[in-house]
Amino acid sequence: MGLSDKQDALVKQSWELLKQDIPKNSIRFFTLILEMAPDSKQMFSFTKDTINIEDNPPLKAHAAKLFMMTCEAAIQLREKGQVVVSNTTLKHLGSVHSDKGVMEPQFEIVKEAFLTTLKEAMGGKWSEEMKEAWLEAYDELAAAIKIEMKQES
Ligand code: HEM
Ligand code: ISQ
Repeated sequence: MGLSDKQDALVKQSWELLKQDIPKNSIRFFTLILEMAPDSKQMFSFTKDTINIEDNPPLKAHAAKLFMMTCEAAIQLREKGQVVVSNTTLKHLGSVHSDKGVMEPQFEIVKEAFLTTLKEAMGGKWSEEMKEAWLEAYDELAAAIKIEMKQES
């Protein structure tokens, strides 16, 4: 499948904007996940005992990693037509997520939260095509993690 020239440009352009304010976007992302799935608060080591998530360096670092991975997935989709995450990384992500008890439907919640975060960060630059490109990148990445999670359990 891969992404079109235009989608590729849109992803890169939106990533430039997103990374300019990782702390803010990370907190927004996480807040949305908690709004949609309050129970997930217990799953994340960095929020279990915190009431205020505004100043939470581990959360910001984790979210930045997730943003970056999804962006890389988009670039790979464009260049290779598939997402290639190194074997060790995928195994690691598979075991982290299955150990924490992450369930398949939660991937949909994280997807919604991710897209909403992007949409808000882009403001007037947000478009349907941009959404499609990120959606595809996220879905491919999530599919790879889910396969690894199944092999874990
Ligand atoms: C941890 C990425 C989906 C819950 C992580 C880590 C990464 C990551 C990079 C850090 C791993 C490490 O500690 O080395 C992703 C990506 C996802 C995804 C790319 C989708 C494509 C989800 C979903 C949930 C979830 C759907 C469920 C709500 C968690 C939890 C941790 C984690 C609980 C452990 C955090 C901690 O307490 O240290 N994820 N994740 N993730 N993720 Fe995800
Ligand atoms: C890890 N996995 C899924 C979602 C996340 C949100 C914020 C920080 C880390 C995450």
